Amino acid sequence: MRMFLILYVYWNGMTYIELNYEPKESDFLVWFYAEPPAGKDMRYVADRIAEESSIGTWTDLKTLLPEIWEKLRARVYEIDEKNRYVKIAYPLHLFEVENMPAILASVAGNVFGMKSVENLRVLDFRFPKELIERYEGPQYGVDGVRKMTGVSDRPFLGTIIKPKIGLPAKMHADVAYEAWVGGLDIVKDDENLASQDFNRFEDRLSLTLEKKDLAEEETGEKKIYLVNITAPYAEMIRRAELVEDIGNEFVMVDVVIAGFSAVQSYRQEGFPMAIHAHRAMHAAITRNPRHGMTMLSLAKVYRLMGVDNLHIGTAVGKMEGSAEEISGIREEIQLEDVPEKEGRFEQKWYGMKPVLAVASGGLHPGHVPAVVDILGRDIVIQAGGGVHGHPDGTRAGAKAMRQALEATMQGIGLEEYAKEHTELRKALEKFTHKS
Ligand code: RUB
Ligand code: CA
Repeated sequence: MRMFLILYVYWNGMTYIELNYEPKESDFLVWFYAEPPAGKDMRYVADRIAEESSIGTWTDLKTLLPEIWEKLRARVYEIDEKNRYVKIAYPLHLFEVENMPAILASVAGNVFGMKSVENLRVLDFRFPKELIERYEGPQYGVDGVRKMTGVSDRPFLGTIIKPKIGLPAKMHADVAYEAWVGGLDIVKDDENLASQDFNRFEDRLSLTLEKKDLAEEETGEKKIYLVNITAPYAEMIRRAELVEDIGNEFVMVDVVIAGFSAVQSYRQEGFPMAIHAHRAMHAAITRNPRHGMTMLSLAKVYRLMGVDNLHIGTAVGKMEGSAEEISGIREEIQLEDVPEKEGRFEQKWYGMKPVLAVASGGLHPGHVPAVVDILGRDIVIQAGGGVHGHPDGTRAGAKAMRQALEATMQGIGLEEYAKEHTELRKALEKFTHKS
């Protein structure tokens, strides 16, 4: 009977649509938003996506044997005409499970460029247990970074050295020192600071770490330096080795720009340093609400591959993204069992560690209460301009950030707290009252 059915489908026009199919626990699921081209309907577009992203192409094939069709085809198991949603189940056997670049080449590859789809967006992936178990996940995650720093009960505070590019290595280190001594936990290179002539990687690393030691001695607090190792892969590894040799606890990688292969490989190298993931360029993929991939779906890939910190947006600063969207991403990278919502699958993480969420982009002390309210405590609040743009400079800017966090943790309004705290008052005068 089964063979008869297979042959029937095989010889009578193949469709990947099986609306009575119940996805298996082991299936890899993708929730797409899809727009059909003029004159075509949702069934047409759903079929084309399932076809191209699994085993098919634009025409039927004499080489597509019945057993391939039976074992490996994708199945469209839900079509929502009104919302233009298409849900597709892929048998895990279709993929080389531990090869994330190749999985993305199937489910998030050619499909975006087909003429048979007007617009297409990956809203979410649902990873099965058998896949999650094959990935490293974060080495440290939220608890590991808390243990490393001794910061147990509050959000972390950080800054990006500004100007983003331009300071010589020695000045970079001096500015880092001011930020740490002023009260910040974390100092970060900017995403495009690499090893320019005026600021060589080796010089910056050693000079900044000397200042880190000094700041730790003076404050009695553990400090963190996120040094950017993003480069062509061999050079990235050489820089990681320097970081390991000198004993720094963290590296920073521009994960979208470095690429999925580089990030997955880097994590597998087994370096002891935690990974801070900057997401520069993500918006080329994530920003158009009708095309590309959501930040949520990318964030899940990065949790799997094993970053410890990930930029997810702020909801209140200079970068786009609503509070609802960004707190949804925060849940996705931190919860063990993420509940289903519109555009989001239920996802169990099977013990994979949670990632520290980084809120960064246009933030200043005046934003701290709102960011904590939206994202909770397992976050890094980073401000570049909001620290180094303080009227009295970096150290005062760092103090103002720490004061804003103290006030927030104590449930005191910032204006109230500012009456007794000059640095916060001046920051609010500059950044809040004028905007
Ligand atoms: C922020 C900054 C980061 C952005 C990136 O500087 O340099 O690169 O956070 O955005 P500033 P996102 O605090 O001066 O705005 O975190 O959204 O990826
Ligand atoms: Ca930046």
